[in-house]
Amino acid sequence: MAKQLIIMLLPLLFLLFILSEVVEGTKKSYGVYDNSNSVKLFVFGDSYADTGNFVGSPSYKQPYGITFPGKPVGRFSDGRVLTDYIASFLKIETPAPYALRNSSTLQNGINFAFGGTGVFQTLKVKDGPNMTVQIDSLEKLIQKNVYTKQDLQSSVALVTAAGNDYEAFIVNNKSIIEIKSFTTTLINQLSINVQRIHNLGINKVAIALLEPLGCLPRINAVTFHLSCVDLLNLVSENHNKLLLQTVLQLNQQVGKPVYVTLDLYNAFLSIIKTLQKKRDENSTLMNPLKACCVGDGLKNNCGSVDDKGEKKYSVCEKPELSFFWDGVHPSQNGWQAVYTLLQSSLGQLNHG
Ligand SMILES: *[C@@H]1O[C@H](CO)[C@@H](O)[C@H](O)[C@H]1NC(C)=O
Ligand SMILES: *[C@@H]1O[C@H](CO)[C@@H](O)[C@H](O)[C@H]1NC(C)=O
Ligand SMILES: *[C@@H]1O[C@H](CO)[C@@H](O)[C@H](O)[C@H]1NC(C)=O
Ligand SMILES: CC(=O)N[C@H]1CO[C@H](CO)[C@@H](O)[C@@H]1O
Repeated sequence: MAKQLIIMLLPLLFLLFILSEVVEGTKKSYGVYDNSNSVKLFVFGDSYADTGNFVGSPSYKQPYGITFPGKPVGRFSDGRVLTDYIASFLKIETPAPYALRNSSTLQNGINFAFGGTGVFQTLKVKDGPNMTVQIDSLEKLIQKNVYTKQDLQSSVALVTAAGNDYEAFIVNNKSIIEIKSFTTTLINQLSINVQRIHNLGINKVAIALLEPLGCLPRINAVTFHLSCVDLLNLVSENHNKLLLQTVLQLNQQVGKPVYVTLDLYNAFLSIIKTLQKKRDENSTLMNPLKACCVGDGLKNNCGSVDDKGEKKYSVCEKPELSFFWDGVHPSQNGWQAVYTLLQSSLGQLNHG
């Protein structure tokens, strides 16, 4: 197994080596196009924002990507994810994933987000880059003059993280009692991270509030997908309350609205409620608390196959009517609906 992994990783490492060489030499080629005034998007976080950094993960396997672009390309959804919608709001193309970057794909910014990672090291991907390492990567590109001060000033950063940190905490500590003090530690580190992003020169930093953890299909399975688990939603609420206070203080400190929050919590809840209501009137509609893609193994993983390559999952008839794609991630339909509700917050990202 380990041997196989190394064989799989070797070409990848070689590719990364080549790509990093390419980036070293980009200052010149970067000057070729003249759009240094156009906005760029830099993305940090986890699978809610990853558009292809986690090569070899389920997001690169069937049936991920069936709605858009029609094949698996590294998004943890059937189609577009939060990053795609924020980019479209900024009227730019989705920035390239850091792992796949080359000199011709730098003009829209870069996506450093990596599925399974967190603010701290998480369990899922022990060696996936946490948010600190993701910010280090941008810092290195700036040191190499890939991005100029002017580029960064007109740029926007998107930050999504913490869900995996809570999962790691709960699995590791097997206790929900100490979670309040963990939230404080987590927000402190997140605060350091977003200030670092601003100090690198980015003047607009959009920070996603934590989604209602208790509504994720993997969690609400304990209610047979009938309701969200309130206890875990309280964890999200407490996290968001502290994060909102922190953001308020940070904006006061810098004296301008650099930090903007995106309220995934209320967006998720509101959409789920609306869909539940519609379903009361039309029972053929999908339960928004259920995943569209469901695995039948013990781990219940969307995209899993058996030893013979036979698929061990099923996909709902109409992904375009679902809210959740798998046990954790919204479908494209879900993200689109969330995006609609985030419009007023996103307006604050326009550089005034
Ligand atoms: C750069 O990456 C893009 C998108 O992945 C690809 O379409 C293009 O061919 C690449 N260009 C070079 C020079 O490798
Ligand atoms: C992030 O990962 C690096 C490298 O594994 C590690 O040294 C660092 O302590 C981690 N940072 C946090 C905040 O967990
Ligand atoms: C109920 O929803 C289905 C979609 O699943 C739709 O095709 C059908 O027209 C709806 N029925 C009514 C009465 O609205
Ligand atoms: C993995 C994880 O989050 N472990 C935490 C368990 O609780 C202690 C005490 O609060 C933390 O220091 C650990 O980080």
